[in-house]
Amino acid sequence: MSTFDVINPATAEPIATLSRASVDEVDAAVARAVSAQRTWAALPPLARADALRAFARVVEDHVEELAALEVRNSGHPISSARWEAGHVAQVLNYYSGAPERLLGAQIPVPGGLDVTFHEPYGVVGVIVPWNFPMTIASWAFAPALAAGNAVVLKPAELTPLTAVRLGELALEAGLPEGLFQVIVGSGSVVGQRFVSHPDVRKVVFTGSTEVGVEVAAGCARALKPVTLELGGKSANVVFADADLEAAAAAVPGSVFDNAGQDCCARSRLLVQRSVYDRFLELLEPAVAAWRVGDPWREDTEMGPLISAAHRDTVAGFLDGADVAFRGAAPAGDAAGSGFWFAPAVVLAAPGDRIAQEEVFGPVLAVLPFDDEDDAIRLANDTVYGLAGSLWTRDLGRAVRVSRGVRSGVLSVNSHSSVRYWTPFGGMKASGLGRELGPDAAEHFTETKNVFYATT
Ligand code: TXE
Repeated sequence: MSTFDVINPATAEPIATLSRASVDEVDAAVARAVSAQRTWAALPPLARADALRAFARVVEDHVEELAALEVRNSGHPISSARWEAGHVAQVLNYYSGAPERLLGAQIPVPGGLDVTFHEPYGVVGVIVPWNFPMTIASWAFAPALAAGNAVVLKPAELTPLTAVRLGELALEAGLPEGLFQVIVGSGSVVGQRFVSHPDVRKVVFTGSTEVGVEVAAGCARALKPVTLELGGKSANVVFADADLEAAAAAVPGSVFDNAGQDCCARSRLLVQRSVYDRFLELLEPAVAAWRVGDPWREDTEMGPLISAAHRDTVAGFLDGADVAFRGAAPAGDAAGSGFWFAPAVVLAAPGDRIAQEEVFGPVLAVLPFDDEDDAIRLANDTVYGLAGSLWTRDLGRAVRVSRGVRSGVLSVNSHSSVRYWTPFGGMKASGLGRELGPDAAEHFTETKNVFYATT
């Protein structure tokens, strides 16, 4: 049996040893899921709603424990980890309203009655990355379960601990055995088996665009639907008429949150040329004040990167780059042997690698623009289209630019991206399909149309 160590990225110390599931174990889990799903889907909607509410309550009761586990496994600051665990409970609560609201249609037809039903797919396979292990998992498993599916969930090998715990909490909450199973293992074995297994009828994948394309190709061969949440290179667009102080104060959080390991990170900052120098003057102290360090401290804003290998990848983006200034990171003894990386602000040109590729680390590329058209052109000048922000006091401009930028999730005079009750997802190479929001449970169903003859 193959095992692996889970590492605390703030100390580089192993904190757990887990086994990787084999294909046979995945197949056995899927068989259990098939049987559990039949019973689950046959329950009255209220019973499914109650079960999900109970799951939400148990997660709520374990927010501190889950948060502490995430601090140790992912190095997230405790305040962020608490938010993430609470968010899982909120997502479960929100979708516990769905079983009773999966409304079909009654369509006028001659000679009978025509009705649509939202039928669950059956078993849904969910493949999760390491950057937000709990929250991203919940965006799929909560609406999928609410719609009457069973779920098999594969966490990333770097960060399996909170997902494993959520699987246990589901059972504690009374969810039926086999309905929600967390299977630890490698992408090429467990993830691939979700794609190829004939009884896994839908796949939700969050991760790199490269692997996402492979997952989609595999799903196409098996004719199974797939939701993809992939990379990003989102722009923060600052116009000269904006509240520059507010915009500058918001920039560090928009790109350095979770050490930049966020698909929504505004990793490009586009600033109107007439205020470019002024804006960088405002930004420098904001970056210097961004608190990087011990994730257990309540006031820490950023922890370490997830692994030594990832830190090398991120550092590689600074080779030959024009670094304007950097923030702080623990050094010497204070650093322990964790995977720390000081935030960096880089001056870039549109074709530069740093302006095109997802770094997935605390590195910001700054570029000037001339006017509104130029801003939209530059914002759209990457293969990605996930998130973005614009800062302006001109309402007409806010409307024009937000409609012109090809991204799935935008915010004006703010950098928020995720509210569980609003849709989330990317355009272009950032993904396919949407998660969250009022329609997510329906995305885990197929529409069946039935005509009942009355004559
Ligand atoms: O992602 P992968 P990784 C980007 C980011 C990061 C890079 C690599 O730039 O540095 O991707 O991260 C599973 N079939 N993002 O290696 O490999 C894998 O086990 C099925 C951006 O973690 O895409 C894990 O559970 N599954 C992104 C999940 O897929 C497979 C978030 C993601 O792994 C598989 C994460 C396969 N063949 C990474 N191979 C974002 N923007 O949110 C791997 N997996």
